[in-house]
Amino acid sequence: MSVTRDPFLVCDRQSEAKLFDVSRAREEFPILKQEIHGKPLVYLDSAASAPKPKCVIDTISRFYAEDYSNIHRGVYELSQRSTRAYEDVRAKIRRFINASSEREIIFVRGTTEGINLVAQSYGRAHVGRGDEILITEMEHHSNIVPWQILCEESGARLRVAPMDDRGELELVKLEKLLGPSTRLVEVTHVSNALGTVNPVREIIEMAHQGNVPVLVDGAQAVPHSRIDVQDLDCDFYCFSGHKLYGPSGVGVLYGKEELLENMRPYQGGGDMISSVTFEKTTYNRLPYKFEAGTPNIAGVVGLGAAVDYLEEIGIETVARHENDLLAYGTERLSEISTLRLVGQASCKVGVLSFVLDTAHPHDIGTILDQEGIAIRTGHHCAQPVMDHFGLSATARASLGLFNTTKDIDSLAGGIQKVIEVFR
Ligand code: C6P
Repeated sequence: MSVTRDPFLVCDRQSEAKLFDVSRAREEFPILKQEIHGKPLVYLDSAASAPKPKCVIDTISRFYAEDYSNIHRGVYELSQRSTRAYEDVRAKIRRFINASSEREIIFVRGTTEGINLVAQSYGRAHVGRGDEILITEMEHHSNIVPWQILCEESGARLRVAPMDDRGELELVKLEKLLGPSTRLVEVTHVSNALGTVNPVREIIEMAHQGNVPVLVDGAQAVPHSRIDVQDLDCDFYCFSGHKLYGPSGVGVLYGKEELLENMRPYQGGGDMISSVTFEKTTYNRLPYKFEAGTPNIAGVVGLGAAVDYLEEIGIETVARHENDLLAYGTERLSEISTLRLVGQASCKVGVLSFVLDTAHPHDIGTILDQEGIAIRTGHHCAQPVMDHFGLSATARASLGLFNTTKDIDSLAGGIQKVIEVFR
């Protein structure tokens, strides 16, 4: 199958971008207004976790101060208010990713928990000895290890679709790995280590030809692009609140209703039941069947504020701003002769992963920190990606909506300092 469409929805929607005032946007992020080691903070690690705008911080604080109580349990006013606030966010998330029903939106701790939920619930029921699970070489450990555990438990085999040296998936090889034994496909929408945007719609089409469901890890896609789960036709889609300018410890698992309906609960506890006796328990309806115990109530409310914030700016506007910055950053870093960019896919989001001839990534990170520049160094929880490039680590600068060309200039200047130190 050939890729005929731009793999990232946002690239089709650039015309919907509005004017964007980045200096005004920066004002919203209190954490950016500080000096680190006597230098203004340059935050280039949003792929790890994004800073929080004031509206998110204020919403959480106000919620705790005025409305907080447990949800779905009390008839009193505070519990009703908290329940409403929590469920309003479910409705908001449904609209945000265009799911067809709120029953398809499960609140989880984050992408990792969403994937584990599917592996343990759907996977255990549908994957057995001799079956195959297909992932890609580009996955984060969160989309590898849960499937390895399932394979160990079930006797299934993990197959891995390769990528090329630009960091793009080899679709022809991926298609050949799909076969009569394939029970599930898992693919990251965007690689956290390389920034590659994968053609997930085409991969889903391929898998669906054999009636194989597909889980998309959207952790790095949702902050940068308009996601439409119905348009993608994915069976499961997961993302984390903390990369989306929301709180940590909260995320979303989307699943098609007919799949979720037939899945066993992932965890047992309060709220996920409709009745319990020692003889028999019946489970609650969707989505509550998958939300055992008191959830991260304030986290969900904060996530709602983050979605409002992003929608107000316009995700298309964010995407255009970050694409422009990525182009600028790629150009600036390419001017440094001893620097090698790792991951040069034709469709990327704001990740600049790189190595230097003379300095280890950890030394790069340490020296940049002295300049007030925060980047991530290491294997980025994607060791197979590092193995592909024969590396143990890279330095990774990743972009958020508040970054500027000045941040990129600071990064380039900081790298020059690293080069001088290790000359
Ligand atoms: N990547 C990074 O620095 P959690 O931790 O559950 O919120 O997200 C896990 C995860 C899953 N998939 C992808 C593609 C990811 O990038 C991440 C998190 C961070 O790249 C922290 S390791």
